[in-house]
Amino acid sequence: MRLAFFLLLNTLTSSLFGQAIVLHNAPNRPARSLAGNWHYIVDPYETGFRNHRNWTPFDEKEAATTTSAAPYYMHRKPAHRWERIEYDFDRSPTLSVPGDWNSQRPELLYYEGSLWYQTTFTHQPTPQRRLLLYFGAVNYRADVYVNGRKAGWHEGGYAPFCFDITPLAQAGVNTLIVRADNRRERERVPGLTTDWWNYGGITRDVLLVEVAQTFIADFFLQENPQKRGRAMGWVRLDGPQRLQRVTVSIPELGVQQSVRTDTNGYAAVELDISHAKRWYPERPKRYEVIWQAETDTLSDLIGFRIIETRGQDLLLNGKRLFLRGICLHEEVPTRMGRAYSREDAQLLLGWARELNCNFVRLAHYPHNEHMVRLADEMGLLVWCEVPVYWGIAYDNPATYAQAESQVRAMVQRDKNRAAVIIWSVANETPREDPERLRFLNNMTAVVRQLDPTRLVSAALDRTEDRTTNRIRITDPFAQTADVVSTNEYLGWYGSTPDRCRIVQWDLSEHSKPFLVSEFGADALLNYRADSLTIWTEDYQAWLYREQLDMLRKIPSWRGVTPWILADFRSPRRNLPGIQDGWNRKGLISSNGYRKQAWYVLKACYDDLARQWAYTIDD
Ligand code: GCB
Repeated sequence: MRLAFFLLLNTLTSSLFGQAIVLHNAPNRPARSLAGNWHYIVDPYETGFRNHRNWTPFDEKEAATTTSAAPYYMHRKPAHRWERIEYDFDRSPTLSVPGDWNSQRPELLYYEGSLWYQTTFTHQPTPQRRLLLYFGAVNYRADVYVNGRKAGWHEGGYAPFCFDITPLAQAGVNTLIVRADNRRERERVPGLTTDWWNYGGITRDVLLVEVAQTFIADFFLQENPQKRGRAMGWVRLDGPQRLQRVTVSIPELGVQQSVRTDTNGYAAVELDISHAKRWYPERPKRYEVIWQAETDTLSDLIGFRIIETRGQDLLLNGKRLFLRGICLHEEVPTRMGRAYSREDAQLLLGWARELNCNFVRLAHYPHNEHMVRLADEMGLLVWCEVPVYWGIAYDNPATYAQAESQVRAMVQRDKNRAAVIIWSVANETPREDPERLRFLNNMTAVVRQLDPTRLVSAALDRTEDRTTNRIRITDPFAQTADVVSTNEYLGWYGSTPDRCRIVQWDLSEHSKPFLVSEFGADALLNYRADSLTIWTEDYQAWLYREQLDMLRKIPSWRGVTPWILADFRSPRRNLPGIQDGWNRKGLISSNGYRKQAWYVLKACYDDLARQWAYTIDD
């Protein structure tokens, strides 16, 4: 009852606030970045909500949702000498935005709760233009106020969101206040437990984007796997003038098509791209695609390629493909903070490239857009994932709604990147839970409906029979997935690496490509001993050798993303002198040095690259 009331409130009130808007292709729009030092107030007791005059004793979440008026923290100054206002943003310290709060202030290292940000921006309203406020991500919940009035709120720590703030903004100086709340809660996605740092705050770019009254909100253009040489797509306008003529063109290919949008601002398009050079990791060719409406123009660089499966093979533009990959968290270990910039992406993806990867698994949540766009530019294939991780509340409809909204946002943002080939709907979820299967199948149906050009998978557990030494993937979700993928951890959880010699992989029930989405071992940089000593670089390197020898014998093995590129921070990893708050399974240490296992994997990848080489014939 209470839940139903809350959901209803959410629906009703979100439409009262500044409107939530879809703003695809944000990096290619003329925009003003609000990056800088923003004032902040840490608010573990929710004083920002509670001290409000109209406060009614709901819980904070409901207050946040229903308060269309200002919170107490609204940047008000005392009007009289005797007026008591118990906060002052101007005299409060600052945090750099974008950026997580944990890595910027020692006292916020472990902080999980509410924190209020404040900044100002100037604005000169232009007639017939709308002002949009775009956030790359805020972890986990954001409540956004412009000049003391609510622009809207958003949940989901790794998804972009945007509000139309035209009615709230004024000429001159405007005050922007954002409450970010990164509490872990059972019904959130992810839920209470993960194995990464719960970085809080405005972790990604914040942009002010001015658009025409009716603007190009979203578009899709990808090669049609059912009709080679044809690009399928659509465009969607937002605004009052929805019936327009829109022309999509690819000047380099000399093709264009004009269409008329319908009353929803929507039109489907189809282009002849038979003369296009296809996108390959070795030649990541992209074309400028221009969308020209009567009231707006927008362009993007888009590559064309077909990814599909045939039996146990993965095919890229018809060529048999092997995925030499690595898992990544969105973290720069040497800075000990969330990655958020193009420079961070260059560092992380540059390491993957040096390892001779052609594939990265962006674990366990959608990474920032710089990562995906740079992978597209560099020629790194990508596995994208949502944080449906371990045991979330599979039986809770609000949790499902949240997971679905996250998967929609992921596809919505990255659907035009040729690099992205696999959407992953989950990681290591309990296979015996029937609610969970329904949950994942529903998410998969949504993804396939949104994007029929890519593959769907999830990182699954394996089933090991200790008496016969047979390993199978018995998870029923493997029937749904296009690619069977497992996090197997042989030699680390429950055995030593030589177990890899004994086990028999039986994947005969799946006539699909088989990926290993994780294996790995912790190693402390420069801790050296014999291979049997756990936590050493020697043990980790031994495990990599055993693993790779074993995997190479599996006939349907089509790729691997070992866990993980670099050591990463995790509050659950506390072995003194070894972990000290870090998961040490990185091939690169927390201070940026390569461990022995790096070289084992690199040699294997050099070899696999030769073995699986193909010729590009266009
Ligand atoms: C896993 C999880 C990953 C953990 C890793 C580990 O299976 O997917 O998030 O960090 O194992 O190190 O145990």
